[in-house]
Amino acid sequence: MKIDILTLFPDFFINPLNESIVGRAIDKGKIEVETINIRNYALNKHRQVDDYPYGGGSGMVLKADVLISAINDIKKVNSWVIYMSPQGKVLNQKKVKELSEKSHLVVLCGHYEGVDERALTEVDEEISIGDYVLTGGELPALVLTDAVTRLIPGVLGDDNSAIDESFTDYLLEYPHYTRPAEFNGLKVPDILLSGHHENIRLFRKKQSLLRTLIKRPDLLLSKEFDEEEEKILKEILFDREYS
Ligand code: 4GX
Repeated sequence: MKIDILTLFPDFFINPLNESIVGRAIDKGKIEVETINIRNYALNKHRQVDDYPYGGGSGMVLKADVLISAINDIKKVNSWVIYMSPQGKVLNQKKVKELSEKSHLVVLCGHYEGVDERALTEVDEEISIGDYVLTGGELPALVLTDAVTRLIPGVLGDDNSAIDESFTDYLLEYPHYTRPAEFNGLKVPDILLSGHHENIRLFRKKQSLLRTLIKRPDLLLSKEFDEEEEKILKEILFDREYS
């Protein structure tokens, strides 16, 4: 997997891409990430990349001719071109999975008031990272890169099956505990100390389902349930009605 990030601020990416799991994934060659300065594609002698909006108004607009020559230079036959924008569909784990299966992503980061609408003729998909307004597409591009990187085989460990099933995608994590077994009178649930792996697995799954139901019921609308989850959910409903 290769990710090319088109930005006016390549320095923004230096530290984030060298740290932690993404940094290690790049070092191990699991993923290649390149940042490309949009200014390299400026066409006139002033190296101009933006201009005033037709019709007036505040802010500057990234020029379509510059962006299109940049995208066309970078793009190959199997590339998928993404524009980070609040007008896109909001990123979720299903989309992250889909993108992680592509061989080449080109991510365009807009700034100022955005890009000349005609640049979008070279864009395959607009993606938002959430319904709030940032100063540019750089943080969204990093969010996308991070989320995609952890799904690349070998990045998190040898076994990717545990993290990319559609069943686990829309469930919150079960609660985690480490030593000591009791702290300020707060105990670790007995079952986690029992060594009974099957019971522990079922306890965790029930906790995940309950937490999602209470904290983020909206996630369950996107979720597929396996047989075991349906059984646990029925138990939860049954307990509620009859106790
Ligand atoms: N999820 N931004 C894009 C430039 C812009 C301005 C107006 C289109 C119209 C964002 C987000 C986000 C800030 C990136 C504005 N583009 N991107 N930028 N939320 O807020 O992806």
